Amino acid sequence: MKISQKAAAYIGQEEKYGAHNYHPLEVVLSRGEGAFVWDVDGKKYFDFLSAYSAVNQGHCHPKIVGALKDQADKICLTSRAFFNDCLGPYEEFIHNYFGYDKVLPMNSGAEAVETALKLARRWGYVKKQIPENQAVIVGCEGNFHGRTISIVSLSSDPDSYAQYGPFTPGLVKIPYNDANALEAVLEQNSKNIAAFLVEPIQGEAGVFVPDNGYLKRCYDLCKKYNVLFIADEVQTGIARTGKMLCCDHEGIRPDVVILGKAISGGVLPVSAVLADDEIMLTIKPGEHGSTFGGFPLACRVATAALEVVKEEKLVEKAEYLGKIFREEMGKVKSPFIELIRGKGLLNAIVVKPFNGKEAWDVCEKMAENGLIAKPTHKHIIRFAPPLVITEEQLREAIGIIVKSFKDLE
Ligand code: IF1
Repeated sequence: MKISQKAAAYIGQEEKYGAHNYHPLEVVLSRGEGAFVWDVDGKKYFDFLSAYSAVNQGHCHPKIVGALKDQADKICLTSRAFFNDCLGPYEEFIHNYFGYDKVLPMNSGAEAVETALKLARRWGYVKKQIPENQAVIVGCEGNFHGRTISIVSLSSDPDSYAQYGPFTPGLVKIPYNDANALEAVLEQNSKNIAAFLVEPIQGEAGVFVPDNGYLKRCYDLCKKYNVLFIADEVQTGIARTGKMLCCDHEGIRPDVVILGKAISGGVLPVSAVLADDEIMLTIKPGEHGSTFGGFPLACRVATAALEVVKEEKLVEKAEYLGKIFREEMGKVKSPFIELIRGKGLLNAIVVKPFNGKEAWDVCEKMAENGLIAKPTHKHIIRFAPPLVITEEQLREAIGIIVKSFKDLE
C-alpha cells in the first residue's frame, strides 16, 4: 500500500516511540464526521470499523461533543470521594433507559467485565452460599472480553493469553453455541457456579452469530440452576445489532449487562455494569471503584450519546440497513466471498484466499478505494459502519467493497 511521506512520518513515530502491540492498516487518520474519516492527506474514507463498534453515533456527533465541551468548562473530575451534580442524574437516566435497578459506572470495557466477574463471585458467596474462594464462572471458547489477566485467563486465543500466566483460577470454558455443554457443566457442579458469561454474538471470533434460541436456552438453564446470566454487550449493545441490546432479539433480560464502547459514542472511555439490587448491593462502600468511574464528563457524554440513539432511531436503522447490506453482498459472485453473516450493522465476510490474495489485501484495496475495515483472525473482515450511515451512503460503500473484490480477481 503506497503511503505519503507525511503519513510515513506519523507511522515512523509510532514505530520508534510506541509499544508494538498493534499492527494497524497503514492509514493515518486525522478527522472524522458521521460515517466518514479523512487521513492526513485529506483522503476521505467510509469508516466500516467504527472503532470496533464504539462510534455507532458517527464521528464527532455535535450533540455528544457539545455535552463534552459544556461539561469540560464546569468540572471534569471530582472522584467518588464526594458527590457531584452529574452522577445521580446519569444513574437515574440509565435506570430508566435500560430498566435495571442500578448501574456501576466504570471506564473501559475490560474494567466493566472485571467488575461483573467480581460482582458474580460476591453474589455467589453472599447469596448462593458458595464456599469461600470456590466460585466458578463459566465462559465460552472463542470469547473476547478484554485484555486483563483474569479476562485472558478465560480466553482460548493464544494471542490473548500466551505467556501471560499464571492464570486466574475458577474460570472454565465451554463451546459457544452449545446449550447442552452448559447444561452438562451445570448438572455436574452448579452449586459452585456463580455465573455464565457470554457475548450474544462473538465479535472478535468473527461475528459468530449463535443459533436462534441458544441464548434463551442458556438463560433458562441459568435460572434453573441459580446461576447468573451475564451478557457482555460491549460490542453488540447500543443498537449495533438492530436491537438496543443484542439479548433483546431473544427476549431475555440478563441478570447482569456489561456495556462499553458506544455508550459514549466513542468520545470518551465509558463503561457500565447493570444489575438489580439483589446482585448489585452485595458490593458495599469501599469494596470496588475507580478514579474516573462515572466522572462528570462521562455522565454528560454518555447521556447525550444514548439520547442520540433514540432521537435518530439508530436501532431501527441498524436493523433495516443491515438487511440491505447482507442482501446486496449475498448477490455478489466473487471467488473471495465464502460466507456473509451478522445481525443489524454488525456483519462480517469470511474471505477465501484467491489469486494469492487474502483478507488483508482486500482491506488494503478497499482503503485505496475509499473504505476502511480490518481483518480479524486472518480470513474474516468485519463490516460495522456507524449506524448514522444513510441508505445512499451504504449502497455507495457496498459498491466500493464489490469493486475492491473485483480489482483483486
Ligand atoms: C483490542 C473486537 C477485540 C469486546 C467485548 C469487552 C471488550 C471488548 C465483547 C473490552 C473490546 C476491542 C478491544 C480492541 C479490539 C476490539 C476487539 F472484538 F472489538 F474486535 F479485541 F476483540 N467485551 N474489543 O469486544 O473492552 O477494554 O477494549 O474497552 O483490544 O484490540 P475495552
